[in-house]
Amino acid sequence: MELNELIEREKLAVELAKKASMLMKETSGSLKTIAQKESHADLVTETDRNVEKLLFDELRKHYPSDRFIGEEESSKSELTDEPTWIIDPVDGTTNFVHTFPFCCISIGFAVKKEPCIGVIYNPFLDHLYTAIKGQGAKLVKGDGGEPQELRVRSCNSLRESLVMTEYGGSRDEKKRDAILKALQVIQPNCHGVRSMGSAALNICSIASGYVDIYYEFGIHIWDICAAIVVLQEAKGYVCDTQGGPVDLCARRLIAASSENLAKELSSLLPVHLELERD
Ligand code: LIP
Repeated sequence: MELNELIEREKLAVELAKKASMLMKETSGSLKTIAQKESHADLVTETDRNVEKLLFDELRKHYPSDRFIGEEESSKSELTDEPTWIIDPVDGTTNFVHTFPFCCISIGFAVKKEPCIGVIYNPFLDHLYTAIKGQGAKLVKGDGGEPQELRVRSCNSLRESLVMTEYGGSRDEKKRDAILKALQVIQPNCHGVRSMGSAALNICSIASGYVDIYYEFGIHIWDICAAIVVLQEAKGYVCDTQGGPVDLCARRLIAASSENLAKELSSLLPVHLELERD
């Protein structure tokens, strides 16, 4: 796909993210329906669904031949080589339900299964992350703020790193045991472990240079697609938890400021959960 076509799509995605974010701001703290999915801790609200509908409807008007994958769709489309929008309407839904301001709209776009546009907007902190493959990654803070070029910070070893991970919304015993086993190995070997509830914003925190590495078992393609572009354009690195190439549909990944750091963490992970693919 030509660069000008990507630039045009990214511009529309930014406009729509801002428009849809009004739905989040209007309903924050006064949600009418909070439904459960996989467990009592895996939540979805009417705002998730309304944001996704607004984004899909508007994007389809401009790009009717593009494909769409969204978290709240009842029947998920398969990822193919075709140009595909991959959207999490509210990443960090639990945070949104609790009015904890670490949640975002995440709009990714992939061609031939390669993420190439990322637009991530946290309306509560007014932070807009954007990236197009090969064109760099930017953060704009506040309306009319100056765009900041994003770059990861260097980190020599896991022992000197700040690590992000998540416990997720599943309450499946096997998954919980794997997560806690991994934590028992990682926690003693780093500066600290944080869990903020949004995969997309965790990965953007690495691109912003204040977190060094993130890993998770259980994420979905819509949680990570947009943020992978932001991180790669900020000179960061992503891979599978076993160290091979990242697989968007494998439900697991390591995102880091460098390949060395990612491989060091990968070599320490005691388990590699095989989850149902997206
Ligand atoms: C969330 C992810 C997070 C994961 C949560 C949840 P959602 O996405 O961003 O990494 O740990 O369980 O899946 O569901 O809020 O869009």
